[in-house]
Amino acid sequence: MKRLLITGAAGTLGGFAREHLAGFADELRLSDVTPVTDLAQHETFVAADLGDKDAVEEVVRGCDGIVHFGGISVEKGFDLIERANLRGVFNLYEAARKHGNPRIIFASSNHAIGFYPQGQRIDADAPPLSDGLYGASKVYGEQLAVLYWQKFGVETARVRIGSCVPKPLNRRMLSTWLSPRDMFGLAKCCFAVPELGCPVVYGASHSDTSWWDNSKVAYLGWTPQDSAETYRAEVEAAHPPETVPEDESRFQGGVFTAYPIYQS
Ligand code: NAI
Ligand code: 15L
Repeated sequence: MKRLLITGAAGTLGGFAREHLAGFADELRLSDVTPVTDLAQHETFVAADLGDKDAVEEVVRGCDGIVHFGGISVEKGFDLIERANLRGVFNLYEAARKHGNPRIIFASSNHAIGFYPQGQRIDADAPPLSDGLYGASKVYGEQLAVLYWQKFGVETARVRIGSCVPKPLNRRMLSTWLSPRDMFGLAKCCFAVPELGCPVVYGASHSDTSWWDNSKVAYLGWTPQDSAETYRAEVEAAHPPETVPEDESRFQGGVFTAYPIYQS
């Protein structure tokens, strides 16, 4: 790949992407509203607010692939979510179809299905069950991806990311954890497969207590290399069951299911 765009490059997963995707494309084009200044030789930075249609078009022009991490990444008020996750995703897909249909990794979230009970196994065909405005915005993004695939042939991996952090931090994350290495192993498989289509993929490393079934995307050839089991004893000892709040242990989305609708 010549030029790969990473939106949200100043954020947590953007930082992991810069590390794990170095060398995957001749150029990593980084974009965010927050400047990234410590650029390596193979990196360029173009500032863009996802809510600004012209700026997004400029960023997407000339890219062969997109990892879309930009946007509001937690529960917030509607106006913020609307600009980045609704209008912003629309701007991204409009720019993609005008500029050669680059393949897209769309960072959806487990909060698109957050109201499924913990312990219930679901697969790609499970209807969305968002746990807040943030989760609902991810459902919208997933649907926009399908629309642009059907109408214009833009291919997207709709990755319902669990919890992408260096290691699981609580009992829930023993089921939702996605190692950064597995996140980008998955992204590479999605770019390499001859025909991607527009699948829903659950972004999680191995876990003996996984809630998510990726059997429908076996054709991607992705096998997680990391396992939450490595950390189970440590996490369970640090978080005895009686100390875990009920909100965290009831639904797949954990505490997000208990948040109010924020007004700003
Ligand atoms: P983050 O909040 O650290 O990074 C998001 C980046 O998007 C920030 O650098 C921010 O400046 C940028 N951004 C926000 N609004 C923008 C706008 N209007 N225009 C341009 N840029 C804007 O989030 P993180 O953790 O890196 O997540 C990346 C993506 O993955 C997000 O879309 C998030 O929803 C998704 N995700 C992340 C998970 C995780 O475990 N980290 C789990 C599930 C989904
Ligand atoms: C997400 O969607 C968030 O972006 C991230 O910050 C975590 O809260 C993650 O889900 C999670 O559910 O652990």
